[in-house]
Amino acid sequence: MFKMVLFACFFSLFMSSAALAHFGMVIPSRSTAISQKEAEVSLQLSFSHPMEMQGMPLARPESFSVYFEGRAEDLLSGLKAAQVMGKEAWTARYTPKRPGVYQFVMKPVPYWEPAEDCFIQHYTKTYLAAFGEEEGWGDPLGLETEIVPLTRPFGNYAGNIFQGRVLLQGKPVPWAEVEVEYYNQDNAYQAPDAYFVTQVVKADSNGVFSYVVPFAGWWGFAALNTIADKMEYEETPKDLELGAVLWLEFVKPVNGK
Ligand SMILES: [Cu+2]
Repeated sequence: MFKMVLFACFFSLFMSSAALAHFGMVIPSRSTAISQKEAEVSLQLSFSHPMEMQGMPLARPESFSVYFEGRAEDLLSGLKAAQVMGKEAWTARYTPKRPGVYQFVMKPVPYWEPAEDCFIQHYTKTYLAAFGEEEGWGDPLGLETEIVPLTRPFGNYAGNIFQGRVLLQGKPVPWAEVEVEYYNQDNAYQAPDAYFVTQVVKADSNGVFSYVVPFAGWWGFAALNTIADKMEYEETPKDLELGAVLWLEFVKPVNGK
């Protein structure tokens, strides 16, 4: 079974050599909550090809936490096994109690990817802003790698520009390559060809990148960097690619009268 999954991933790489981007995914049921009664969110954790809606198995993560006002709360024990895009995945529930910005972070176990001859580990982050307060959205969490937003990461319209800074071990990554993909729920869109599946931008000399979001929904930003540390696979040292992944919702404005 495991072999077949790997083969499927390899096969899709072969078929669409222009782009194969897997993304750690943490998708909450909403990105903002104004009233108490809508505040409880469900979260979906997966490892997927979001534009093509192809799942990959996500083993039980190493950690899953929510950060609020500088403190992390462990949510790992609340994870429930689920299926996302037909593959092993997880769900969680969380209810914010106080006004402010909640940051959810999943750290998966490293995933061995034979097609790339390396391990992949995507630190995956998303936000929930609650009860009208929005302070602190630009604070880094101090993760091994992360995208720190320069655009407020919630309450955005489709069509807005998003800017973020890529940090690896606390330092900006000049010229970092950032892959961008749409979570193509219900297969709402179709890429004209393989080049369009993953959008790609580069950061500037300060690790700052920009992307104009063309349509509404959830968008993932992934900055991938191979670190110096090696990991063993069948007694051979292999590269470990760290991903700083950020998922954000961009919304179509509601029509007025
Ligand atoms: Cu894959």
